[in-house]
Amino acid sequence: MNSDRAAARLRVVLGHLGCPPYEAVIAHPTSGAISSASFHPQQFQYTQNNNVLSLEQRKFYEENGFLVIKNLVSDADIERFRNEFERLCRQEVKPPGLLLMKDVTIAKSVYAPNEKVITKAQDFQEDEELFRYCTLPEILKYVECFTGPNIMAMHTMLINKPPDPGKKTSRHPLHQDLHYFPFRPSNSIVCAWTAMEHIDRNNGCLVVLPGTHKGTLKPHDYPQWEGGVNIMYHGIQDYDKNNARVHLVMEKGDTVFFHPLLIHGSGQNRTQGFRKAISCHFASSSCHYIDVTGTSQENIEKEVVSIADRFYGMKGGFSLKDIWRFRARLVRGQRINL
Ligand SMILES: O=C(O)CCC(=O)C(=O)O
Repeated sequence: MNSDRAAARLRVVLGHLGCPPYEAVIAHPTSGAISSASFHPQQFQYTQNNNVLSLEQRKFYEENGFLVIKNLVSDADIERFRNEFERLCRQEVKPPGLLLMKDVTIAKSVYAPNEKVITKAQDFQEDEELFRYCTLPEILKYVECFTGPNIMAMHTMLINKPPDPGKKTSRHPLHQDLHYFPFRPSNSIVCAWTAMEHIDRNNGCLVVLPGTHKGTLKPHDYPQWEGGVNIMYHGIQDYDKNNARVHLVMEKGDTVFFHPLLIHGSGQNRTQGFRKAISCHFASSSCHYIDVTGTSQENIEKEVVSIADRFYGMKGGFSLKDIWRFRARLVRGQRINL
């Protein structure tokens, strides 16, 4: 995209977002449930007809690949997630499958486990308290707009972005989440990401490249960063540098839903606090697994399989889709394929 088109797109996005960015889109999160007679459903390919989103919200997601809903998750729930995360970090509970990750700069050091050394708790599907996030009716109500009625929770994370140790390792490179997923179609997958506190550019908010969900999956690899890169933080080497960027400033409880092809990442955390967000990738249970052999996703398959070997002693002989089958949980409707 040339820079004029990028600027025009940015104007449209910011026009929707208002000032400060994003607020107008989300000002009436549940308003304007529209009757199906008032628009032509066939013009939409990224959202479903279910009368939850307003016409404006639908058009915004179709065009940009993300949608922020203000104040969706309650303070009380966020407090519970925060407490449970701290218990997990102190290893007071050890749910099967949970992966606790450290920043690359301290990954090899030995520290007493606590919430100041863990940068991410991943795969918490067996932790009843954190997994409540993936079953909250207010979250699933919106998820259904993208996946339809049969919903699987596929990938769970609580991200605890640490104060940057001075090496910019707290950044998350620009990427498309579909790179990690051996299931399709991409339009039936959506991420819900909820801010657990005020998040802006100081503590490393999400940055999205609007409209990139309309493109294809690009090759990903580790970026050549001087200070090192966190494990599995693959990035896109080749993307349109002129594409508009939007930094999502969010308040506690605000939730962004985004498409798995949307190019996004997050900046470094320049504060002394730990920036927390909780997220889940959901997919329609009618999605199907694909074999990623011979595709650009082969590199992540090899890496994930070797991690599973090391952490869970799975002893090879399984593929990326076996690991996903093991993680996937039905949260609404019927389990079909996944
Ligand atoms: O929360 C963040 O900083 C970025 C998370 C993200 O993009 C991811 O884990 O795919």
